[in-house]
Amino acid sequence: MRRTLVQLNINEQLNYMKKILLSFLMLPSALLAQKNFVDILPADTEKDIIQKAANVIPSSRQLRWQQLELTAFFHFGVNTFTNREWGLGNEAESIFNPVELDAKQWVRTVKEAGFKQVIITAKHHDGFCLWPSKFTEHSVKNSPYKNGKGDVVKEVADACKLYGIGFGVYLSPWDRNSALYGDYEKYNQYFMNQLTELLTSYGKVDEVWFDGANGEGPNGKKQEYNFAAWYQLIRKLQPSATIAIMGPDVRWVGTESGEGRETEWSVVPVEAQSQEAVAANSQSDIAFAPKGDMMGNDLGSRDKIVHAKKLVWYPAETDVSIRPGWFYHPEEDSAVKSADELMRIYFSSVGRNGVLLLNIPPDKRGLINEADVKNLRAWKEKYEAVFSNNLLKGATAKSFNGSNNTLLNDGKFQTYALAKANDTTGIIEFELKQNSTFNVLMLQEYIAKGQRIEKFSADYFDNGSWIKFAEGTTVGYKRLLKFDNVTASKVRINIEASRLNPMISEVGLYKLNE
Ligand code: FUL
Ligand code: CA
Repeated sequence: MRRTLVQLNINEQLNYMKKILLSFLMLPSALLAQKNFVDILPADTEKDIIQKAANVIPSSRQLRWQQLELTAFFHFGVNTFTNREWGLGNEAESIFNPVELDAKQWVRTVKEAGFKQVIITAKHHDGFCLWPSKFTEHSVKNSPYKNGKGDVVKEVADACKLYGIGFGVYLSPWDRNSALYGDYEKYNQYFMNQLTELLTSYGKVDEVWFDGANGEGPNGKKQEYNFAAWYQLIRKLQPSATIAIMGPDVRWVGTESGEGRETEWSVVPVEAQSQEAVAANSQSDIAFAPKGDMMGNDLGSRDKIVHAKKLVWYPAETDVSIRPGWFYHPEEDSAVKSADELMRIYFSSVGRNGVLLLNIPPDKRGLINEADVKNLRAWKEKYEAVFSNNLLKGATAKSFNGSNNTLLNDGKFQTYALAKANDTTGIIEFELKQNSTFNVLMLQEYIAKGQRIEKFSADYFDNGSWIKFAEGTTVGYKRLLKFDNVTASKVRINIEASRLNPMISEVGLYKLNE
């Protein structure tokens, strides 16, 4: 029988009151609960859909990932020794012998260049495992490397821990070595066994990267992948890891040149597959296998989202190699991208609301080659020379409502200026300490609360009038624009269109010397 409140003892009564109070306090945020996907209903008007899109926010793992900005790929394996890009799967294990391998040198090199996370090709399409997997003979355990006692995945994971940067694994679904490939049940189980090894033996894993390449198995059958089961396993074993590319958290930008889109929305329409079970098991955010065209010029503008059934936060990763190939080839030592090329890539990836995944493939010795180290260092020097000097530092900043607001140029993403609730346009203004020359504009939206800005421009004040020097569409986590030198002491940013009232975390003006 249920007791009434008066029948409860004093402690029980207090607890009861506390619960009621708590549920009241929780109510507004529960009602407004923002998440990383939203369903579009048949009755939704265009206005409703735009509002819904603006209220989709990144999951915590997506937000962490976006703020990394710079991540590095290490393509390494039997291809490093055969000088190929795609191995056949029949390479003898005996060819793998990186006698000078030093994973600390790899991780130190990229960390010094500003990279915050690395991804190692634990298994590429050839099926050769850089860790001593129990489930195949095709691995380091049968190679001369450390007399079969080596584990490259462990060495990289340990180096990441030592240097305090993120660690991720690339596990190729396509496996040209496994005799099980093409057998739905058996191969998926094999793949899950390998995933389990990778996700339970090396501490925290921050990213799992699945490539889209999918060939034929020895029995002539094409392998179907059980993505739902894989995602579930990853969420269970490494809940904070982002699952990239053939995965629900991070989308391939669609090129391998380092070139992102000018208009890059992180909220895009995705036709979720019938994977309710996965969604239910992956905490509060949805999991789906990517489907549909992810390569168009514009994926998330108004005319793209108004016909969608579901919108998801699905941000872009821009992957590119520092060399022409993904694996190391000695003949490409003279074709390593220069500091200027890397800077252009930085602008067209991170500067277009993406995360850069730059591949730096270790050579046959097991070291990042001198040529790559040299160019990375030169890039980092150049980067520091530009971005360590925000000319807006110490400038007087006037927020949307005209009041002074130091949050716009305090160097912190977490602090931002917000326009009035119903304003979808707005102006912010800066008065520099002195007349300065600049040619780079940087804008950041506070994307923890969604992506909103659709169009902006920037003016400088000269001789009594405002003159436009830059304009763009989306901002997102970061937008960088390069233009001809401007010398001025007064600058304003015009938000010309936004899905909801704009929230700006940071503005920067810099001088890049070319
Ligand atoms: C591609 C693969 O086929 C390449 O070898 C490389 O791993 C690249 C990152 O993804 O699809
Ligand atoms: Ca700020």
